[in-house]
Amino acid sequence: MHISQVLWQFLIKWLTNSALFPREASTIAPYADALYFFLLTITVIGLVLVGTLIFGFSIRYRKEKHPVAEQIEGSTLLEATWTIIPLCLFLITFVWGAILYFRIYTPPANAMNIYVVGKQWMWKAEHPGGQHEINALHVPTGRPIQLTMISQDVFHSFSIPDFRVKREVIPGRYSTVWFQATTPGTYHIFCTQYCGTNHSAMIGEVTVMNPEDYQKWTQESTSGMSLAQNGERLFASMGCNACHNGSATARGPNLAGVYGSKLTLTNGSQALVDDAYLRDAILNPSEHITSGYAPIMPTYQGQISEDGLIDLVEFIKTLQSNYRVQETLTTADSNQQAPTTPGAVKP
Ligand code: HEC
Ligand SMILES: [Cu+2]
Repeated sequence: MHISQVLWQFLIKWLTNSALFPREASTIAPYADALYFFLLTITVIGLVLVGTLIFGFSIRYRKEKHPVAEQIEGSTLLEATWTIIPLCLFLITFVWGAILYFRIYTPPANAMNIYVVGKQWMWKAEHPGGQHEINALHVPTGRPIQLTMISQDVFHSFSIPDFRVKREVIPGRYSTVWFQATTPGTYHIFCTQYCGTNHSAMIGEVTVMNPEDYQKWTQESTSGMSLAQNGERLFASMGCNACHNGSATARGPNLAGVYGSKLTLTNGSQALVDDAYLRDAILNPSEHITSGYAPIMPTYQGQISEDGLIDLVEFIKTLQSNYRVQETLTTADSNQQAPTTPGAVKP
């Protein structure tokens, strides 16, 4: 191990043991901390420099020694120095911060997706295999986990300090965050945006497990139905299949393969169909009419909970052979059902 790494480990251990700093329990944590300590270091250097100069000058140029002020009319060298050095420091921080930002907010394509719904005042997690948890989240070590989050009421913010993860959870919009946990154990979840009376009680615990333990956990806590299977039921009970039955004479388009595709709308624009688009297509169908179809789909605003929408979205995703969908399904360890074949929506 490199000497700087040894020093780093020593520093972090000392800080966490003395409860001055959260633990580093995700792959991104050391990167976030490196930037943080860089900022801290230049701040301390600046503080010491300015403090020393103020102190030194006020002694050296005090009134008794220099009763009459001596005017200095500018120094190009001095001014260039105190412009260029801070400029470089700011640019370094900017580029470093931007790189880190993109890393933190761009989930890898092979990430395992878990849904999180925030509401006053609890966190609900929904695994693709149908496992539901409240104020708890079980994840395995060693693989990237993506959280697709939405709020059922007001603004919340999902934060796991030990993973250096935090993101707003917004009503009406999916936001994502990802991490890869490194160390089995339990870690705090916080809501970090004031959201009403019991905001401070909107907390929970992430349990990080070895992949084998996680596998066991998913089998033990299965509800018997995956999210997609719940969605299939909803699709039938809400009458979606009256129009979307995959047949050529159906009034609504065949939804097989629609996820991940580009739709042409009646106004001529193109839309990429992702989770957010599907959710919006169900709640506000009139906002974007698919070209070639009549605007007959009713709005389902106020009739489906966020959990129900997640189920429907997951179901529509399975109606095809896109790799992301495969990924979502294979992570559902308890879900033995094969992906539904395209067009297999029963009328
Ligand atoms: C009365 C018939 C009807 C019902 C019921 C209906 N839809 Fe639709 N749906 C349509 C039509 C027609 C379109 C295409 C025009 C448009 O975009 O509104 C559409 C579009 C969509 C789209 C956009 C994707 C695409 O290929 O255009 C989705 C997603 C969708 N429906 C899902 C659902 C779900 C889920 C339900 C049940 C909660 C449902 N629909 C109920 C008729 C219907
Ligand atoms: Cu909250």
